[in-house]
Amino acid sequence: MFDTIIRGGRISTASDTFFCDVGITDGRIAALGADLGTAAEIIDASGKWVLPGGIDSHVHISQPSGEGIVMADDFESATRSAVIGGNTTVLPFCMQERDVPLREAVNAYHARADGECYTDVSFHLIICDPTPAVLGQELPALVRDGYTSFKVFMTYDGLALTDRQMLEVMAVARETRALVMVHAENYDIIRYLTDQLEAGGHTAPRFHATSRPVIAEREATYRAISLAELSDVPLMVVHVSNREAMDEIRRARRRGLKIFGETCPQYLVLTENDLDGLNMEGAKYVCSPPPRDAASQKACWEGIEQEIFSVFSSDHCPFRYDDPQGKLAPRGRTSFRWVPNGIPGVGARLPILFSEGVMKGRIDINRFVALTATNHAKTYGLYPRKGTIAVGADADIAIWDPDRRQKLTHAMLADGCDYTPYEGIEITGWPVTTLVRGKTMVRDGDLIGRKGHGTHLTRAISAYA
Ligand code: DUC
Ligand code: ZN
Ligand code: ZN
Repeated sequence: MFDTIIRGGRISTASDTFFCDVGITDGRIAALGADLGTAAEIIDASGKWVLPGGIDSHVHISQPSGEGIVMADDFESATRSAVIGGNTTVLPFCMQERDVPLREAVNAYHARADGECYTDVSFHLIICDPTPAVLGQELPALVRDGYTSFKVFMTYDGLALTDRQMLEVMAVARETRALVMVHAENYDIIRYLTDQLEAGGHTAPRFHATSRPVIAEREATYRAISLAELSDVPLMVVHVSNREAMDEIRRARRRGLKIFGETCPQYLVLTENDLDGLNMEGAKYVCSPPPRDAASQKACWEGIEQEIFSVFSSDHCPFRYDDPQGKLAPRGRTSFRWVPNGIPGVGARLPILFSEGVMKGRIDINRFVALTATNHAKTYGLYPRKGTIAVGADADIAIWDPDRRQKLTHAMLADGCDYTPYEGIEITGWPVTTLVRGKTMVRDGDLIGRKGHGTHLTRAISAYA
C-alpha cells in the first residue's frame, strides 16, 4: 500500500523512456512497476508524460538590487511560479554584503525563505569581498554545512573580483571541493563603452546591448577558463549567450578540462531587437549578457544539441516593469546604465524548452530531462536524491500534457512580476500536475499545495568537483 500511485504514464529520465506506475511512500519513490495495486491517492497519468520535476539552478530571489530598486519576487511568489511551471527545486543566490559575516547573510536569506516556499530551495553563495576571514574560515565552514557552490562576477561595481581574487576563491574551491560559477563579462570594456555611449547621448534601453558586446563575454569566458585551469578546479560558465563564448567552452572541454556551460531561454527566443521598443518598453528585456541575434540563437541551440551546455536555467531575476522600484525607476529613464538588470523566467523556462526543443524535434525528451533536472542535480550535489525518477529518490515529479497548445501569457505564470518577456509565444506541452516530495502541489493546473512545504536542502559535493 502506497501513499500515492501515478498510474499509466510514460516515464522519461535522462537516459530511458518506459511505461509503468510510480508508487510513492513517505515522499520518496518506493516502487516502479506494472500494477502496483492501490493507494490513498491515485493520479491518472494516461496519455501524459511523467518527468523528474525541474531543477532551476540559477534564480535570484529577494536579492538587494541597488538603491530604490526592489525585486518583484519574494520566496513565496518565485517558488509559486516555479512549481506552476513544473519545477520542484530552485537554487537561488545568497549574496555576500561587505563588512557583514557571510554566515549572517546566509541566515538572512533563510529567514526570508523559511516557511514561504512551494518548492525545495538551496542557496549558492555570491562572493564579492573575499577577505582572509571569508577565504580562510567562513567559506570552508559553509561548504561543510552544505552550501557547496560559489558564484563570482567579473563585472559590476561592488561585485567584480580581480583576477587575483578569482584565483583566491578558486583555491578555496579546490581545497573544499566547492563548485565555482562565473558571470563572465569584461568589466572595463563595458564601463568604457557605457561612458562613450552616454557621452554621445545614446541612453535608451537598446544601448544596453551595444555596451556589452560578444567580445566582452568571449574574453572574460576565456580568462575565467584560464584561471580555473591554473587552479585545477571545475567551472560553470553561467548564462552563455553566443557562439564565441560557447566555443571557448568547447575548446576547453576538448583539452579535457571540466568546464561546464549554462544557457537560458532568453538566448534561444529573444534578440537584441527586443530592446528596441518605443519609449522604455525595451527595458523589459534588459538582462546580462543581453540577448544577441538570430545567429547566436542558432549557436545556443547547437550548444544544447551538442552537449556543450549541460544545464538550461532561467536566470530568473525579476523586476516589475510599470513600477518606480522596477524597470521604470526614475534613474533608469536617464540611461540604460541604471535600468535594473534581469528578467523573469522561472515559470516559463520548462514550457519554452519543451515546446521549442522537444516538440520541434531539436532535442529528445531524455536530453530535455538532463538539461532541466538531472544535470543540475549532478552538478550541484543533489543527485541521486533529486533530478531523476528512481526507487529511493525524492518523489519530485512533473506530469506533462504533451498535447496542450496555448499562447504563453503572464497571467499563467503566477509570479510577482507584471509582465513576461515571453508573452505570446506559442507553447505546445504543459506541466499540468507537479509533486514535491510526494505531495501534489499543482493538480490539473491549479495550485493546491501550501507554501512552507518546500524546504532548504543542504547539498553534497558536486559530482564534478
Ligand atoms: N547576472 C545574473 O546572473 N543575473 C542577473 C543579472 C546578471 O548580471
Ligand atoms: Zn550573472
Ligand atoms: Zn543570474
